[in-house]
Amino acid sequence: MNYIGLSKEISYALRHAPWEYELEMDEEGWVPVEQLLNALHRDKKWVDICETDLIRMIEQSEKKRHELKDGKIRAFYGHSIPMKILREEQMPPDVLYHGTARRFLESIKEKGLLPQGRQYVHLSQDIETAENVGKRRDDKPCILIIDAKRAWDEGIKFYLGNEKVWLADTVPGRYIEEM
Ligand code: HQG
Repeated sequence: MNYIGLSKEISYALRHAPWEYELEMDEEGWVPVEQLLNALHRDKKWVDICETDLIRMIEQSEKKRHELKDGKIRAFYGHSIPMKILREEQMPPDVLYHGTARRFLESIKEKGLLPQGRQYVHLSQDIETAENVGKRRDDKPCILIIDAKRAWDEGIKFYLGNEKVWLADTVPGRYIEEM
């Protein structure tokens, strides 16, 4: 089974285009597993997919992207749909990281970190994760250090994605330093 391909398609459906799959998503991003399976079954590539495959896909993934609970599934982060996924604010660790391309630095210094195409800015719990995020866009990514404690103390909201990915609405430049 091509679990990587399946994970990509499910991420696309849950993060960016639930309507293409006729999914009824609740305000926290949950979708009934049965609805998702029915939609996938229309594609001959996924005609044999069952819930066990979703469990295996999640287990075998190198990143925690999807969560299954009580017959529902959702993406932990990454959404771009117009309906903003409801999240609970949470106190972040004192320091967070953000891996990005060198070519974005100037604009980030000027405007801070913005969510761009997604609903939230994505921050990393550790440097290694940030490096991997940055490498998607630059072979020598730069790592930004976010003073999350001071930002939180001064009213910036943070939300938990998975245990390695934190989210924020925006991060002003005064909390960002280059590593
Ligand atoms: C940049 C993947 C210019 C930002 C990853 C980033 C992550 C600015 C890009 C997750 C800017 C947005 C998210 C500003 C931010 N000026 N550029 N003011 N503010 N940017 O993909 O954080 O594998 O939306 O630095 O691993 O790269 O899909 O966000 O480079 O966890 O599960 O704008 O997606 O996870 O890019 O990645 P993205 P991201 P998956």
